[in-house]
Amino acid sequence: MTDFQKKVVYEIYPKSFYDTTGNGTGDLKGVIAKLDYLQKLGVDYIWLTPFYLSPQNDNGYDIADYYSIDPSYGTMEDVELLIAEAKKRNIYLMFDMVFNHVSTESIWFKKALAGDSKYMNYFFFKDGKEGNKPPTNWQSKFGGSAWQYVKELDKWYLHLFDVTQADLNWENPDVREEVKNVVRFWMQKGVKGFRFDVINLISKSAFEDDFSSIGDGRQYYTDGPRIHEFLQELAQNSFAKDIDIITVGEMSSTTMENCYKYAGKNTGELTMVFNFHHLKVDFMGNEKWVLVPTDFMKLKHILFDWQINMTKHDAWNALFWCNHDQPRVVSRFGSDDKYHDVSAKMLATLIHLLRGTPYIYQGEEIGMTNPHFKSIEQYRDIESLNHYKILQDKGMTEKQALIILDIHSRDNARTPMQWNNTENAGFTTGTPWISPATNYTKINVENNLADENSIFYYYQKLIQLRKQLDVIAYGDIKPLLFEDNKVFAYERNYKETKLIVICNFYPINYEIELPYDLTGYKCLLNNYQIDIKNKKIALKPYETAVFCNL
Ligand code: TEU
Repeated sequence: MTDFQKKVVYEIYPKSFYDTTGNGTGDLKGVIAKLDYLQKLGVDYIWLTPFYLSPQNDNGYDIADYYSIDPSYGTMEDVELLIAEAKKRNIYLMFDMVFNHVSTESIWFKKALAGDSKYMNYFFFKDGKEGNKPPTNWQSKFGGSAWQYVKELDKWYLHLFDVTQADLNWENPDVREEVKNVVRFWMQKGVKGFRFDVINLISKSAFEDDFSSIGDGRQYYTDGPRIHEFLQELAQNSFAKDIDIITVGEMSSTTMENCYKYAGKNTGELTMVFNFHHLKVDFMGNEKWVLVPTDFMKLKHILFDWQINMTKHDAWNALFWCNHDQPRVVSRFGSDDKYHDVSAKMLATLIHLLRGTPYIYQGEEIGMTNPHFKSIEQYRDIESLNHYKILQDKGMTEKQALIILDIHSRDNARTPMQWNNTENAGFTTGTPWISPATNYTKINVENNLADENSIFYYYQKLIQLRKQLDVIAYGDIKPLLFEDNKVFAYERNYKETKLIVICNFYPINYEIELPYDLTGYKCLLNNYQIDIKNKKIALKPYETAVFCNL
């Protein structure tokens, strides 16, 4: 098994990464063109979000054919060149496998619509009459009912996401064979990593006509009854056959107990998991389209709770703040303005030195922020556009709905990568499919590479440290819960090495008492002076202190 504890993964949303054709959307040749930049950063894997044939209703997570490349991104030859060119730079590809659902444009669904019983059983079609209630009162995660009526068949089909994303029936062994073949196909192309999209939703408990479900019905399909059986069957018949392949599962609303199995050392399922509990501290329960202040104390306890329990059960976490669905972390938990750089570095330190494998989302390494769009016309995300309407149906004004989108929309992460200060941030010579953040003139790759104290070089150092210090990759984790909740601190221990990480999460000066006499400890990373005197340190707003007894 590859040494995944020492690795760092970089997520690319190709649509917004770099456009080499001038059509306004990013493409695979754009990723190839930027491989030297990624090699300079020092990442080991590139997680590429879906670029397969798709009508793009959900920007590629609505896959029409797992085996062909959407022309807007390029060709199979581009994919093969990308894999080969990345490998020359010791970078490996992690492809995104969306197996909970497939596009209604797929041949499988078209055959089902034509009444082909074999393919109807690839999906969840339930009897029902138009105008009657759908089979259950489950809700789509993108708003509205999770059922769509098909008049020609006089049946409803299940879609936990967009109406054009029909849920696959994993109870059907033919479906399980199909997905194994997809993974094996990409393994033969040299792909060395797989991210499984909402993989913990694939096992739906037997559901009859049921309107008893409270809430959106997630309890009937999240971490479902056969999930571990299905995952083990997939693993043993595909990626587990290549010990160099790493896998990560996106676990929507999962439980810690299930994650011990999903990512346990010897459970035969996945290498690691994404869980999102720490990214719901500005939600109301599971409801994200609300305005609530971030509960940092809750964030601290959730993160540490996961770290301690996953360590205890020898299970492995992916470490992340950002991805293509999440707002930019420097806007969400740091500072967009006065303390932009120092808060971005603090957040990076906090997550990268925990126990797990860090993921960097494109632009996070240069401190890209939310774009703060001013009008609904600037938004593109199907989930955001749906909720813009739903919020107003609930009585909100347009302005109030826009305020909530500004904070929670997935488009916050999907604005063009900011390469330089030329028009459209150097992302495209055409009209970008989505507007860039207006601060690209200041926050961009070119400026970061020209400044030795930039956020980019700070991430580069964090990645180098992970390679150099075994305590980061293999150490245990012990929270240092200073009595006050303004500090996020922990220590890592491995053999004789102790690493102490202290993050001031607030925009205020802060002095804290240290648990140890740090005489002789080396202060790592900081390019600002930390004032240590008799076991006390003074941290300026959002400052970070990292010590090691090397
Ligand atoms: O996301 C799963 C998912 O539920 C998130 O989109 C998020 O939880 C959602 O915004 C509700 O708050 C995965 C992909 O990452 C996402 O881009 C896809 O849209 C989704 O699955 C469907 O494939």
